[in-house]
Amino acid sequence: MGEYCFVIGNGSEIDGYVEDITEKLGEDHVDIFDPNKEKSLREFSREFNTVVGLGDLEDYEKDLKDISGDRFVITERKIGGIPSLDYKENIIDTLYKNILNVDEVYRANELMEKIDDYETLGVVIHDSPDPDAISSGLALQYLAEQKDTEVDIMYSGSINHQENKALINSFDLDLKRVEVDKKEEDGSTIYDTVTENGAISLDDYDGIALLDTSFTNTKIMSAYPDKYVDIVIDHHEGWEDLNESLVGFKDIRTERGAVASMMTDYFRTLNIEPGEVIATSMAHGILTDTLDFDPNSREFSTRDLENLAFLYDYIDKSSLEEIKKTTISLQTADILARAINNRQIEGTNIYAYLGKVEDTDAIPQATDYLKKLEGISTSITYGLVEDRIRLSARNSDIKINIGKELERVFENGRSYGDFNCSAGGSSRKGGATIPLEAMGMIGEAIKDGSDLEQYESAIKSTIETMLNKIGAS
Ligand SMILES: [Mn+2]
Repeated sequence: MGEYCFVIGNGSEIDGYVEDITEKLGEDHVDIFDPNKEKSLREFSREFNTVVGLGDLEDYEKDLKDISGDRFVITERKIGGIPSLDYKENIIDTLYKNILNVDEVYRANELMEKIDDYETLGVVIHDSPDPDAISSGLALQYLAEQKDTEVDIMYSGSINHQENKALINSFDLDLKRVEVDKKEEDGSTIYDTVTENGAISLDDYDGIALLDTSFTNTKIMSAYPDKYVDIVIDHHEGWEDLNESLVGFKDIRTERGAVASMMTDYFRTLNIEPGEVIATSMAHGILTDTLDFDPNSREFSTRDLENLAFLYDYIDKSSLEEIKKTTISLQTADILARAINNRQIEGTNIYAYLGKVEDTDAIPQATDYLKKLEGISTSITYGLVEDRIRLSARNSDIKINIGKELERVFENGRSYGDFNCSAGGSSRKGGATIPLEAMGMIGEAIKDGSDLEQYESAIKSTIETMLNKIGAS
């Protein structure tokens, strides 16, 4: 978290909302400029990395201009795409997102500056590494290459799982397996760290990084009890009692599903394209650590889903399929990516059009995935299956019976002509099938043999009009 200074001008539409944002950012990180107390905004803002200006800032124009040379300045004016100034929640969210983006840029730059300091970097991942650990190592290695820093990836234990072996073999990855030998000599314990090619010492590297592991999850670090670690990127618990003086750069986010996803953040923020191998293995890492985004798995966030969708553009689908012969099919992953990319959020509702879908099982799966996003209580996705729209809904808003709502909106909404539309379900789950014939002009055109693709946006807006009626009786 960065440090934020708020300056409130006259007539801010968001004046008074500062408390809400402050709460989200953490009170310790936020200060509000008081023109009656402080000399100038310029002086006051020195110790903050981000200045957030709200309302009419005419009086501060000159100061803000000076500040913006070396720090981030966010003002209401700079925030595009606020859906409507009537919605306090939207404004706060938009501001908050902008502020978080700033944090991300700082963090990414800090990491790259750090890497730039070293000619060699030893990267330690957890014992018996899994796809998340391995791919995160690869990702850091790739980022380090941009700074001509040489990286060795090291692990202890063994790589057993078929999937992990396949990952290493199919990409010809070079990881160093390190064994820790412990012996007693003259009353003290001596550790040796060795590879199959002989002794190796972390002390020989200019910098050390720990990825996807805390100190206790790697045997290697037990040989270096008080070693300073230059970079830590992890999502495990166990950092609470960290001795801060032993760690340099630190990015620990326990709410994230996979370190591979945190690494994807860096690629996105720094605008570095991941190569095919990196992207494929990171996608694999994200899917494995979240058990394909199973709600019963560890915690994960919206950003993890978005990152998978981002990686999907770069991956080699056939090799991912080969490595990952588990439950999620590639078609499902593709549909999931579409759901994430096409999502539209209206308050606590989320909708996504999935385009043409062959595997109809993928539609409810996509609905389930979207339903998991933060702040969402009703999720609806729909796709084009042959000559009809198949729609699936999930709901946890107790004010709405989604089955009944779908029935009301679609079955009784025959304003598009005479058609056989079926819809229904329970309060939590629902579905609908809408023949394209039901859609008036679109139906006519399609019956005439026109290409479906060109009607997609019309289909989408028709369905959206219907969806907007949900909950509004
Ligand atoms: Mn992990």
